[in-house]
Amino acid sequence: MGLASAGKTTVFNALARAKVEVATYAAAGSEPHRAVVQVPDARLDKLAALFKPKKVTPAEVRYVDVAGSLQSASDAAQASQIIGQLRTSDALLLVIRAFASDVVPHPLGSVDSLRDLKILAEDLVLNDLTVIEKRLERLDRDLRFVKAGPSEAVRERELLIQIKEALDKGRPIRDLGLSDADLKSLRSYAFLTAKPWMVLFNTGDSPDGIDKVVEQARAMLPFAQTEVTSLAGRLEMELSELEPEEAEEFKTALGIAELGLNRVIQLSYRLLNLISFLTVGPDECRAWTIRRGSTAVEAAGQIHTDLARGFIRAEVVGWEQLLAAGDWNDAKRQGIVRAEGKTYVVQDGDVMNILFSV
Ligand SMILES: Nc1nc2c(ncn2[C@@H]2O[C@H](COP(=O)(O)OP(=O)(O)O)[C@@H](O)[C@H]2O)c(=O)[nH]1
Ligand SMILES: [Mg+2]
Repeated sequence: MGLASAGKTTVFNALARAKVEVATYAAAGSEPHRAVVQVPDARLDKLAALFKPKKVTPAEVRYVDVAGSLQSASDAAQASQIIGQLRTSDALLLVIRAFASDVVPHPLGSVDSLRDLKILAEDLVLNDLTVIEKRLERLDRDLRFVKAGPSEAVRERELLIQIKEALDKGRPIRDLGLSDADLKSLRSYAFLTAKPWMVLFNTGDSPDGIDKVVEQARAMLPFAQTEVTSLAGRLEMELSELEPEEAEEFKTALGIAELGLNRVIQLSYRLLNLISFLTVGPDECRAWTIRRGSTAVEAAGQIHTDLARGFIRAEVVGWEQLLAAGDWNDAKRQGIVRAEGKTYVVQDGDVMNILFSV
């Protein structure tokens, strides 16, 4: 999401390596573009080089390029359509213009990245506040006539008041450290400030002075589950459209070690509180996505429900240890493959083999 002409579609294209038409006149309110993006993973690459499987399957993140922006929506219907699209996401990626250009007009007449960030952030806070105020009115009405109201309604009212006070000061819901039970009771609202945010400054090809802006933005939003970074969107989009060898040549010529978009994809993954465990074998080496803190049986269920249902135990070894051992059977002989039960908390980069009965 972001203001018009901030470079949302450009960044989306870079991330998706897809070629959606970059338009100055976004067809606001039209269907959003979606892309499934593979998460670059050096661990998986190294294991694949060792096991030479038929297939390598990285973890994935989905990105949506929401057409149009809240700030330039022509009417309430269009704004609510955009809000609807934002609410269904797990995290928000705020694309902020940080490139100068005489040919691309800025909707506010000048390029001022921190001003734009403030506008976006305030609109999102305002949106949650509006939802809360409506709900509180309703709860107050319902509770007025009951002496001892139903306890859930009372608790919900207290929680919403607490959140409202924080939002009034500009503090987002994701920063309040709410309990799982409270978060669960709020889930149906899909509050926009409860989601993790990534602020992405879209810079020109030579991003002079962006570090300072990033630093100021971090100071503006010193909140949990909030990441601030930058990307030379157009340059990265152009690089992503080249053939791999050609892209390498350009990167060398430009002195770019690692694509910025790889960093952004990995950051998205981390922001969502996701980790990967890996499976290896001659058929497939694969990275599987789980929430941080998931147990071995939950991880097994990610592969197949049968594996969770008939779970016996998991054989687990760290990816680096496996790489050093050179082979699964050697790793077992060396005694570095552990047997773990259902409740084992899976670690990022664990290589697992699930034993199960059907
Ligand atoms: N000069 C310059 N133009 C850019 C850059 N990034 C995007 N643009 C241009 O800005 C315009 C709007 O970009 P677009 O991605 O469609 O913005 P959106 O409305 O946020 O989706 C397009 O003409 C892009 O080519 C950049 O880094 N430098
Ligand atoms: Mg666009």
